[in-house]
Amino acid sequence: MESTRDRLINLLAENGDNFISGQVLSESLNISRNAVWKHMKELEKDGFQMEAKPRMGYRIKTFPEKLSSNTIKWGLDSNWIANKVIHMQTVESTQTIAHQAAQENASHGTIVVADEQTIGRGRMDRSWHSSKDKGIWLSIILRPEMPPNHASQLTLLTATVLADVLNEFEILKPLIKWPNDLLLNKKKTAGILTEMQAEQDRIQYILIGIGLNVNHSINDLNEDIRSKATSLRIESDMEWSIRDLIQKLLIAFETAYDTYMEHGFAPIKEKWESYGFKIGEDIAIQTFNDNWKGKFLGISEEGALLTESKEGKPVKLYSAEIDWFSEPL
Ligand code: BTX
Repeated sequence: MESTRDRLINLLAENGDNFISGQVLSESLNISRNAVWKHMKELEKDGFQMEAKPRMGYRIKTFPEKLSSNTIKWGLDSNWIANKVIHMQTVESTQTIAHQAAQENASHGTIVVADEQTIGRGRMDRSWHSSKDKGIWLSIILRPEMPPNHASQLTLLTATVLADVLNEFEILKPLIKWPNDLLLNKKKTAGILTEMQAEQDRIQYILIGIGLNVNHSINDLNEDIRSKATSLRIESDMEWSIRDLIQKLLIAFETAYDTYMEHGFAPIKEKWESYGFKIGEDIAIQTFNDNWKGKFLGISEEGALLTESKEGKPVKLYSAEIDWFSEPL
């Protein structure tokens, strides 16, 4: 159910630069004119600048840069993604909040966004630095009808979505390091963490966690990652609107997900390979109990790593870390 506040914002948004009278708003929302006025005050607290004129009504002059569920939804032309937005200023991890929400039946497409994470998580118990207001720290709740062993394809899909969004900006040249690190100038600018709750052959929900470094200067990056991490600002010398990027990302994700559901992994594989870092070159491969050198041949129809065995024969690896020699990450 949409809240009165959301419906109010939608009405104002539909009207764009035109004023809409308090009377019309109160009738459409079925609340008193005094209640309309109170909602306007609340919107101002969220950072919206409202213009109110006697006998004409209200309009939104500028909408805020500050993140809130309203500003994320404002002007977001999506079908199912972010129909519900949970925004919090500080969380331990958006994944934790998303797990709770999913267990309380949050619908497919619900997103959790935070300004800051105090215990941001990477893969395999690694940590993800998520400093306040500097980046996108976001989790998407999905309830796909597909076998649990296809979940990793959604991670690869998300990497292509991030690459596509960044690639729209001439100044950025994103590449993907297998399976899902987003690189700019060979430095990590985004990471993806996929977590799943499933029964044997049925997915209850999947959480796609996305961390993207946006407005960090070098000094905002923790010392332990400074030599191997970067941000959009460092790469472009400009400040970015986190809100606009979130919206672009959500729309691109929705489109890619719908395409995947309709056409399967093939188009994603092709796109992934177009951004794949070091395809056709030698890489260092590390599996659970071995490491060797082989050529990176691409990814398989299911999203596995295609490379060469120690003996030089083609092999498919479902879980491995890769690296390269001259500039290890
Ligand atoms: P990963 O395991 O590929 O990367 C973690 C590694 O990356 C760390 O060990 C560290 O070396 C490096 N690293 C840590 N923080 C950063 C950073 N800000 N920029 C670049 N490199 C870094 C990647 O895991 C998955 C990251 C997902 C993060 C999102 S944020 C929203 C959601 N909530 C949450 O707790 N995690 C996800």
